[in-house]
Amino acid sequence: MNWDIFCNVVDNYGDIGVSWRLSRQLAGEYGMNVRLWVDDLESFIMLCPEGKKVDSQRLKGVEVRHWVSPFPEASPGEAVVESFGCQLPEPFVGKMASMQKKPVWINLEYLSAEDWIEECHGMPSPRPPLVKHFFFPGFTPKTGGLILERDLFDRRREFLKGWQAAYWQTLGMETDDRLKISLFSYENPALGSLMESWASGDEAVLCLVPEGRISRAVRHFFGNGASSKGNLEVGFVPFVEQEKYDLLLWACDINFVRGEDSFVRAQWAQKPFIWQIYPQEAEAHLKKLNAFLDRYCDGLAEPSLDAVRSMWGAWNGVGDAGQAWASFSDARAELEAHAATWAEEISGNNLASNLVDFVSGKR
Ligand code: TRH
Repeated sequence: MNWDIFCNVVDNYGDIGVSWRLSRQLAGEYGMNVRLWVDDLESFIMLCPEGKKVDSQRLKGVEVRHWVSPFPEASPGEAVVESFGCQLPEPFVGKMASMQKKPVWINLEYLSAEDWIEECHGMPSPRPPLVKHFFFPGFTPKTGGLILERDLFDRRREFLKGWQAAYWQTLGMETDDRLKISLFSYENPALGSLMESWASGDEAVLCLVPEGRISRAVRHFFGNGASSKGNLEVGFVPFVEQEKYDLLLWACDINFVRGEDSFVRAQWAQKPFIWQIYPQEAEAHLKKLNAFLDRYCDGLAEPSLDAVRSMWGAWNGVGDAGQAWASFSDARAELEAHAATWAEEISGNNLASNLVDFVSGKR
């Protein structure tokens, strides 16, 4: 089956992160012919450094096309996915409409843990003579599920068993018993207070920061080119190709993540984590954050539950992150056990396989 997946990069790496991961999975695991149209090759190349700024290229089993205007001559596949409501090119929609057997048109929406998405998942939106369908990723069986590669948990196990030490060496570090934290984040006013609490805490902390939006503020925290203070040392790590980012999450004890895709990867890493949600107008994101916490915290004992809520709240602008840290750190053992149970619980509903079934069912 031929798939066209469209990605308009709004900002950062989440739009292309999800589209690229899904494209690879549909091609690699389901044998689909996937053509990924992306309008910002620079962002794409950050995630796939072997990519080039060319109109058409084949990478990891996927045909990657530069989405330019005017839109090039191309016949639509049997499935057409617009990620995150991006506007498909008119000439392409025209071709879809003129086909005798119409493609299955899907709007792949943003991930949310809110209840309403269960009702909206799969809903049709008629665009005569075509029909577009809303497809909502989510955490419950009535949603479109989550992106999870077939072999991910096995690869993680192998990593932890066999070659974690080699990974640390690639970063120029030895394994030691410091608390390892990865910090992938937007600019965040809570950073200073959090780092101060790590610096003055009893436990030695190594914080690994993928180069990006928070790097400047981290450097500013130390000043004078320093990278350590008290019990805290920071290491900047390069922004790596998408498949390699998982290794950082697996290797660390606690992960700070953001947006949508890294948020899901942290859950597959099965470690305690803190999510910086993508901010929306009128604080709509806080509702989304709480909807997730309501599900995620179910089953946690009171102190750990409070610790997660305080830490996540503070990292998203409500409360003091430095103060919240101590309880979060104390809750680590329970949170680590919980992370494994949670990953198991949500792993049964697979987005790629649901998409394939959905498309097959509509044809
Ligand atoms: O980059 P994000 O913040 O992305 C977004 C977008 O801003 C989008 O517009 C918004 O709507 C959405 O969030 C909610 O966060 P995200 O989704 O985690 O994407 C980051 C991607 O970058 C993810 O696929 C992982 C990848 N990545 C690497 O490939 N290498 C790295 O070294 C790191 C740190 C991340």
